Amino acid sequence: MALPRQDSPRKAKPGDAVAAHQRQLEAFVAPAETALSTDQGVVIPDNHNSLRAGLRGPTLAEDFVLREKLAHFEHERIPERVIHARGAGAHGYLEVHRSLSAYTRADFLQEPGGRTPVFVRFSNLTGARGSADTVRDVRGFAVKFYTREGNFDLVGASVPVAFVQDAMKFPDFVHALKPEPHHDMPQASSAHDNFWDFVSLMPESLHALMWLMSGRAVPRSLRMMEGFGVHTFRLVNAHGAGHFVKFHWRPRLGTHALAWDEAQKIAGHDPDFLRRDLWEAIAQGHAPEWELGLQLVEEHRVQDLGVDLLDPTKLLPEDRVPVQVVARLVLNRNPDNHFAETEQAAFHPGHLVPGIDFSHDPLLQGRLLSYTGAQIARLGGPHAAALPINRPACPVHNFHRDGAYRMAIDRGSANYEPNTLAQGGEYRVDGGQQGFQSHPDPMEPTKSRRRPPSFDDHFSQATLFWNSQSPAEREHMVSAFQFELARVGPPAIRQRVVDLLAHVDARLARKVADGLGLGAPDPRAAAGRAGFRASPPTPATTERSPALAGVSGTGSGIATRRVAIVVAPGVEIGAMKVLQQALHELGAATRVVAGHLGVVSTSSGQQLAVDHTWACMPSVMFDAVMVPAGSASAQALADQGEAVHFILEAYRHGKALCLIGESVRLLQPAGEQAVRAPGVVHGPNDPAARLQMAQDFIQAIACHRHWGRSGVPAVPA
Ligand code: HDE
Repeated sequence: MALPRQDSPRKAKPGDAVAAHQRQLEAFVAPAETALSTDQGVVIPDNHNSLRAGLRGPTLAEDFVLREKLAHFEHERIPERVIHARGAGAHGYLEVHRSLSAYTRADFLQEPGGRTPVFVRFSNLTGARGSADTVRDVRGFAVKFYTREGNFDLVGASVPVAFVQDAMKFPDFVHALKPEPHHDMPQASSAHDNFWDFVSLMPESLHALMWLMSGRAVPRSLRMMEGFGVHTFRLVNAHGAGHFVKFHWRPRLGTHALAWDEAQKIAGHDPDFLRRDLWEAIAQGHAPEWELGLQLVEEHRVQDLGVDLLDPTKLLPEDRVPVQVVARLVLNRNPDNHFAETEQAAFHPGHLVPGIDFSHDPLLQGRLLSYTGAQIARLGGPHAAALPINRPACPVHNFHRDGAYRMAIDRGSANYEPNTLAQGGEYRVDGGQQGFQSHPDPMEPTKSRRRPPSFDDHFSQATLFWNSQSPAEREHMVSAFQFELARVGPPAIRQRVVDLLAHVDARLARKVADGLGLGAPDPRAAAGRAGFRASPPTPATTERSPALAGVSGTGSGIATRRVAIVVAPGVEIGAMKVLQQALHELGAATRVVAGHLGVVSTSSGQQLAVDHTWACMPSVMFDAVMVPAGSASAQALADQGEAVHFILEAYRHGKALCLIGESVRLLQPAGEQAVRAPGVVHGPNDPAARLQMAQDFIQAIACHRHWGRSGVPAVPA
């Protein structure tokens, strides 16, 4: 295939950039020819039969058509990423709200309204490429900006802090997290001996661990997940003045979590749940959006923050430095080909553009050393940047040459610089003011293999996070610790973890210990152990921070929410139709669920088409449940264990329920109080009540989940 020249101008109009980038990719889209051919373009008349001796004889070695086909087939797999192997990608753009010229000279952040094409890859940190989406995990949030000054990659995560402070510990952390080496189990789960053994000896992991045990690690949707740059970066303006910066992505739909029980069930019913949700939303025109927020810190203020910005296990509390929203990210196009785009996308924290620089964070510094090698190993050579998805949108020119799969055809006799022989002349690059300028940071004069004492406070921010959670979220976290530790064999490891938790919060530690039948947590026992490097917490940093209570947040509309309408023969659909329409008007999707596919007869003799059976599309696949009126259908549903389970399970998972007329009886097994529980809407099958019921149901769905329902543990589902 002819390779398009990289001749898009460095200075295109900002509005054109997204379309130009799409055209650049389209130049690589394989043509849908009618005639099948070999790689050499020779037409193949028969793609069903290999060439053999006679009708029943062996295949002939001369069958170059078969040989080529099998050779491709054998080589279809490339090594999966060591971490973040399972990914889903999407194209879109960043639109800047206001000029950031005061902070950075980065061209793509200068013009209000300017749009820069992006490709985003979300990923699961722990599992293999084929693992389930909804496991408890940190997600990657990697954004490639195709700017006019080159590619900028913001390779972030769904939590704002890392598990280790120094790159030296990262391979150990990943080894401990991944399946155990002797039997390669468990897949995509931190609930095993090695992980907890490691973190019980690494107090610096505790803050990230709190995030991992929270709802942040079981997002309802990738579209409802925050993103963070994690490390401190630096913005540098045209005058060379620098600001430290923390990057934030805030989803327009709010930050929402699944119930843990639900997440596990979804992993079985639809292992692709999150990638499917993203794909379908984009395909249906509901382009997900995030706000880009920045926390900016003048260089001279660094000492006053009470937090060391170079420590990746700490966040910068928003009450100290507020987040300024400066742009929006819109993902509005699905990839054409998962492998060519999402799998071959190669990110690197060192892909920077003029005006953005890194900090001395020792974890980030290690990352700068790691990603190039990872891409070479994964993509088979040094030319990953020439793959369509990785190509910058601006010209590339250098004297890198040769190696496997060199695609550019470099003209001329000169392959070195300086020279006088190349077309146009290539003289020494003189270090002028063009292009990327490293920020002239002061350096410490002596080498050392030690961490600064300011890295030692491992617990204050873990406590801050705990203090910031709602009571329901705290219960989820206690259960998460118990679930994970119950899967750990050696009691000594469990005890070490609760001893460490006692440094975060005594009640948390006690609750976790009680559920596991462990002895009283002893903070002094933790402090005496190898690997313990904690200094006393700073009191001012442990109070509540509302920004950290993300997953309990409410109200972000009901667009793209999925509502099940559970029916049986004899259903009355008058009220149902009114509510259905109200939901559709606000962008929610409804699906009729019954015991079998086909149609169900309504009370008025109409035929209602069924979309799913409850066996194949259980309640965990929906955000809310409506059960229309009708005494015959309510009776039929009550006689069906799976239908009752559907409704009780949705109740247990805190979902909005709307029970019309007689169908309210289906909630009886959940107890007397259930019909009055938050998020449960019910009323008579009376035309006068329909609009109010619709409004209440919509409001209940918009709250996402009603975690605080009482008596839930007694509900048999
Ligand atoms: Fe990565 N990381 N990482 N990382 N990381 C990779 O790159 C590494 C770290 C993150 O969608 C690898 O192509 C080291 C923190 C994301 O393609 C590898 C260290 C954060 C992705 C690698 C870190 C991340 C990666 C695996 C510590 C959160 C997926 C294969 C010094 C901010 C990007 C590859 C995508 C991928 C190394 C720490 C985020 C092996 C050595 C902290 C989102 O190079």
